[in-house]
Amino acid sequence: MTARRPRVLMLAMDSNERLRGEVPFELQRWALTCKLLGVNDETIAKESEGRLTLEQLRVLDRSLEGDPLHAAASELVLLLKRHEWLADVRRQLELVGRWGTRIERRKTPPAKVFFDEYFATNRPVVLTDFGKAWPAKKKWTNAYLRRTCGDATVKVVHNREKTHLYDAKAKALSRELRFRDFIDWVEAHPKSNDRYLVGNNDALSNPLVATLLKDCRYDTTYFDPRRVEGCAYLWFGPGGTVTPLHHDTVNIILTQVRGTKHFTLISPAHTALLHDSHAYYSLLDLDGPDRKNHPSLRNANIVECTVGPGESVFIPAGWWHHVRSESVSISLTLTNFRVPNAYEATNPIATPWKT
Ligand SMILES: O=C(O)CCC(=O)C(=O)O
Repeated sequence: MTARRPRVLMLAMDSNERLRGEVPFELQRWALTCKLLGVNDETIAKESEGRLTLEQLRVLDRSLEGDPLHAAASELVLLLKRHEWLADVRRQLELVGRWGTRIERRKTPPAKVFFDEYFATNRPVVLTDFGKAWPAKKKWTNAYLRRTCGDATVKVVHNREKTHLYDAKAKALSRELRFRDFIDWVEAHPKSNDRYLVGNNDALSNPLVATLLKDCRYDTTYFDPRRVEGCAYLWFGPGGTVTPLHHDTVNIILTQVRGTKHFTLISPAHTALLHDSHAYYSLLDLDGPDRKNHPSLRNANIVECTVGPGESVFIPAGWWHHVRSESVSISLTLTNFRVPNAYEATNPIATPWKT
């Protein structure tokens, strides 16, 4: 249940069937959602921790008889359950394949193989040599970054340790500073989740920072070099930064330039994660007890990988991912694939991405 200020709503009922006392709007909404999803009254009463009695739930039931809104909601729940069934079939089929419980690691295949076998099938993969020949791997020392773009003004997310929604609220928490000052801060704080220059900070929109792209020799049979602007994202921060569990609405290749990052990926077939979410974010904490105990994760097919300098991970659209840097880390993500990569138009919560 959310902690929003409860509005109080009395249901229209016969006077002899009035709920005893007023049941707050939020509590009614929660109980009705549970009922629509098939949870029985005993469980609802128990989960409500004494705030709803079985008798009140029965009164609620009677008030719904003949209610057109309830009939419409029931139809939508049926539709939702059909989609969940399809997702569950997909989840079971994913386990049948060769890479069911692992992320394949392989050398970069020709683009046609990549698009046929991974992009088109929505399957993650680690490409162990995608960035092997990038000059950036050797060149992007702190000294080089200070020299080439230290004077650029960049935005960096601050105070991430103060709220668990630090990534969802990245814009509001971002502050402008000179790139060289951020590099100094990272040197002084090699382990921290408090500040992170994230992809959405759009550092590459600064022409000085964008000069770094010449050090990234990405494969132009995968990516269209004419559409790099707005489709390339830089990530720079200390060891210990965490990007919490979320999904994107585009396909992404993240190439590790410095340091290592650990990825935990969960198939989009686990729509149950959406039941506990904030926009693109699942509120499940994969670093905490949720990993073991949360019902949404009980049957989840969770796959993991660690990538180091020169390696890339393909994160297919819709896949949930949680990312932790294991040391001071720089990564570049690209979304300007040679094939269409735009799915946000039909996503109910999407904000536009450039692809
Ligand atoms: O590297 C990170 O911290 C997060 C990358 C990510 O989640 C993304 O590109 O969607």
